[in-house]
Amino acid sequence: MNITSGRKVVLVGTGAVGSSYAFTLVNQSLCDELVLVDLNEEKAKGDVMDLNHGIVYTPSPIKIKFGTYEDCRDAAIVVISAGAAQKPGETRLDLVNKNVNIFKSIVKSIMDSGFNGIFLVATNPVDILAYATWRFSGLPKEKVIGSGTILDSARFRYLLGEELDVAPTSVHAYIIGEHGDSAVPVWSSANVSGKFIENHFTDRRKDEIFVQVRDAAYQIIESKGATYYGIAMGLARITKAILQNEDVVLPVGSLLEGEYGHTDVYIGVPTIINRSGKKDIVEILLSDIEKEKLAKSVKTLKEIGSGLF
Ligand code: 6V0
Repeated sequence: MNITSGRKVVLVGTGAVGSSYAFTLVNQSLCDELVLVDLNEEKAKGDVMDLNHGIVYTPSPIKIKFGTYEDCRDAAIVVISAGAAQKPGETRLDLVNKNVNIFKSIVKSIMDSGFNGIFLVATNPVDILAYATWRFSGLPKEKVIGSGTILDSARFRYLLGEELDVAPTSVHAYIIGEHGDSAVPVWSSANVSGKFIENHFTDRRKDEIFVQVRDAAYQIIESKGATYYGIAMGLARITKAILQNEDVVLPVGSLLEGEYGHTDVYIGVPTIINRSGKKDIVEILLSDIEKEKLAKSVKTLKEIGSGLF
């Protein structure tokens, strides 16, 4: 496996998600060089100026510049958060045709630069677009990562932490499946320092918590038009895992090739992330109900993807 060197990140799409991600990267000094690309050049240039006025306060030096797809040639990671966003009342899946077409041309331009690093995809519907990126790029599956259920799992852990009055970092729990309405909460293995917590909740309370996780995006979009800070921090976490070769397990969008009994679908599952991208998928034990729900989630995504590729 070719391991990318350097700590250069190119961000394609500096809208609400992209610029929040850029701000997070810069604040945490996670890369040495950050290049912003957007169809709206003025917006990207404005972000570059604004971010550069903060670098005097970053933990370590970082070069930030406006760029083009040519800049992807020697990038370690290209993050894509470009495309149309969810409008109030619109599901992530409604966006599919619009964004698959946008991705066809973006991924081609990136590959034409000679890029051989790792793709990190955030645009929705993210599972379909991670699959599209893998197919359009021709890169090995290890080098194409979707943000998957990184945000859903963070929302789940946050809510469980609030319920149990314990730090969310001490809550070990995953949402797997589609980043969207068919996401699956894995209650059977959710735990705090090894102590299972499923029996702490009634079935009704479990449903209520899951609905809060599932509908969080709709609620935030209703209140302020878009969701971006949570996903930006999740993307930064994945970026750190790659650039610092962490071998850490994160719930990201991975291509299933027999894992969990499914094939040919990108979907959120716990995955070991390091400098080469995805090292391995971790198959956690699921209850029969969870397996059924995951199968439904896979079916949903396959139905949406059918005819697109
Ligand atoms: P936004 O604020 O509209 O930004 C999109 C940006 O993409 C704009 O700056 C556009 O100019 C740019 N753009 C559009 N077409 C192109 C193109 N062809 N080439 C280059 N740039 C282009 O949207 P926002 O930032 O709010 O959302 C971006 C995407 O992230 C959407 O698809 C959201 O649905 C998705 N999200 C994904 C999440 C996840 O968990 N994966 C979470 C929240 C949002």
